[in-house]
Amino acid sequence: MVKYKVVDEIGDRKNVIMAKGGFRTGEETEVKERQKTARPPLFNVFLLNDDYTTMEFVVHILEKIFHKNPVDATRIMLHVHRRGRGLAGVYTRDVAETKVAAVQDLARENEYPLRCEMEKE
Ligand code: TYC
Repeated sequence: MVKYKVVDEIGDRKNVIMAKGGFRTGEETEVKERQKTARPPLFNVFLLNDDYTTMEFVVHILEKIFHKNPVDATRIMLHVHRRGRGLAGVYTRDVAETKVAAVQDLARENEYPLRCEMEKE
């Protein structure tokens, strides 16, 4: 039987060590195998404000690329418009890179200067 023991916890993500043979406190217990779950680094993807991209286009980007509902997409767009930058999503490196490229491609195709950047959390 394999037992899992939580050794640390950040938000809803848990790190576990796995001990084959179970946990015991006595000296006779030997842990044969130990494994820590890998937690890939996460990246924040931000949209940046500019004076030329339409609000409608930014909402469209947030719905189609970042899978936001219309209410959240509008809220995020307005935050970017007022504050200069806003979080569109949090992803692993490869997914974040794909999102940034998708925004840049769609913006270029539509001749908008919309910028998108990623930052390690
Ligand atoms: N500031 C733009 C306007 O007034 C709207 C806008 C919002 C542009 C968010 C980019 O990421 C952006 N048309």
